[in-house]
Formats: sequence, structure tokens, C-alpha cells
Amino acid sequence: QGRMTAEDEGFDEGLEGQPAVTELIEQAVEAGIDAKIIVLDGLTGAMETVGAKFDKGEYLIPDMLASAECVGAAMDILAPLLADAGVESKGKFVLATVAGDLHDIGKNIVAIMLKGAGFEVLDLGNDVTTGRIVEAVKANNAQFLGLSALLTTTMREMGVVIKALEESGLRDQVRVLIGGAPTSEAFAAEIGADAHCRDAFHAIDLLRQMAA
Ligand code: B1M
Repeated sequence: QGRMTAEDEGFDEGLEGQPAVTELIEQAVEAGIDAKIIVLDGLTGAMETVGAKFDKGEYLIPDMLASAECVGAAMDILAPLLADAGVESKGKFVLATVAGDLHDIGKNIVAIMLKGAGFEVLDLGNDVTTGRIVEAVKANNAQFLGLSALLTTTMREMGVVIKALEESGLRDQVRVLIGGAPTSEAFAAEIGADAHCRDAFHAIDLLRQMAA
């Protein structure tokens, strides 16, 4: 789908005649469904189903990767619809999935939303070491840092990043927002983050409240 076709990946069997993800997204947009609903109920909901199938052994890693590509292709269509036109820069935002964690779909959606809301986003990617994150905050004099983690093991690294910011004397200059399925408000409080974001839209709401 733009990045990959079912045929390229050998997934052609059984898909013949089925609408592709991009077609379904275009149909939903044409039908006037809000992009936020498409992201939360359509894409995020579908990834929960993918996770459940992986748990049961019905899906394997390549299936999860193919699903990730589909979300990427869908977001290419939705990104312009999620942007606020002509907004002024609201500050520098460093964003990363922490060390050891390869999940970046959620982070990429957050990046699109932040750019759309007027932040200057420096997306460091996934599996980013604490050292690189701290360096980027310092070098860019960032006012915001977003950390993402999808694994119960790697979420602990977020606390390590916050400690490293404290040790570098940078903690007071940067608001730290965290997100990712295993994280919670209680976990954010435990590691000393400024906020926990349930999803990308919640992140934008929280940032608006912080600016008010
Ligand atoms: Co992985 N995986 N995975 N996986 N994977 C999960 C997370 C899992 C829950 C699946 C399952 O078992 N049910 C499970 C974790 C279990 C646990 O830790 N308790 C799991 C596992 C086990 C693994 C491996 C260990 C599998 C293996 O190798 N045996 C492995 C680990 C690799 C690694 O990271 N070291 C692995 C690998 C992968 C793929 C690489 C194949 C692929 C990722 C591809 C990619 O990201 N490019 C993958 C996928 C796709 C998933 C699931 C199916 C989908 C994740 C996703 O994209 N969700 C996932 C199951 C699930 O989540 N139900 C699963 C959709 C996305 C939009 O939501 O990321 O939550 P989310 O982001 C939201 C919010 O959380 C929030 O906003 C986002 C947008 O609204 N948010 C933020 C997130 N970050 C934020 C940062 C912010 C603000 C908000 O900062 C400001």
C-alpha cells in the first residue's frame, strides 16, 4: 500500500477482491468520518486485534510488521486532515521510542499530531539510547520530550531517561510526556514524568492545558 503491496510481501492469497487499507481509509474520509475516529477506532482498534491474534499464535511477527506498514500508509492519507492550518511554532519537541524497543507506530502518529498542532518535532526514531535522548534535548534546547514504550520491560527505561536528565541539570527546562500501551498515570508519577498520554489526541489536549 504505497510502501508495500500485498503481492510484494507474498500475502496475495486470500486477499483478492478485498479492499486495501488505503481504499478503506479513502472511503471512510469520503463518507465524512472524523480522522480522529478513524485513527482511534479504526487503526488503533485494528492493531489491538492484531496483538490479540499474535497472543493466540494466529499471527506471527511478519503479520505484525505488515500491519505496521498498513498503519503507515493510512497515516500518509490522514496526516493532512489532522493538521491545524497556519499555526505558529509552539516549541521544540524531542520524541523517541526508548532503548530496546522497536515499536514506533504510536510514536509516529504522535509525531504527525504534534507537527499538525505546530510543534517543531525532532523524531529520534526507535530503540534510542538514553544518552542520545539527553544529548538531543540539550543540543536543541528542547522544551518538551515525548517518550514511547510498548513493552513492560522497556518502559522502565523511561525512568532512566528522567534520572539522566536530572543528573545533566536539564530536568527543569523540559516537560516530559510519556505514552505507550503498558504505561499509566501512576507509572508516570512513579518515575517523575510530567504527564501520561493515553493516545496522541490526549497528548495534544495535555499540551494545550500546559500552555494555558
Ligand atoms: Co510487538 N508487542 N513485539 N511488535 N506489538 C506488543 C506491544 C504486544 C502487547 C503484543 C501482544 O503480545 N499482545 C507485546 C508486548 C507484551 C508486553 O510487553 N507485555 C509485544 C511483543 C511481545 C513483541 C516482541 C517481544 C515479539 C517477539 O519478538 N517475540 C517484539 C519486541 C521487539 C522490540 O521492541 N524489541 C515485538 C515486535 C513487534 C513488531 C516489530 C513486529 C511490530 C512493531 C512494528 C512497528 O512499530 N514499526 C509489533 C506490533 C505491531 C505490536 C502490536 C500488535 C501493535 C502495537 C501498535 O502499533 N499499536 C502490539 C499489540 C498492541 O498494542 N495491542 C504489540 C497501535 C498504536 C497506534 O498504539 O503504540 O499504544 P500505541 O500508541 C498510542 C498510545 O499508546 C500513545 O499514542 C499512540 C497513538 O494514539 N502513545 C504516546 C504511544 N507513545 C506515545 C508517546 C507520547 C504520547 C503518546 O509522547 C508524548
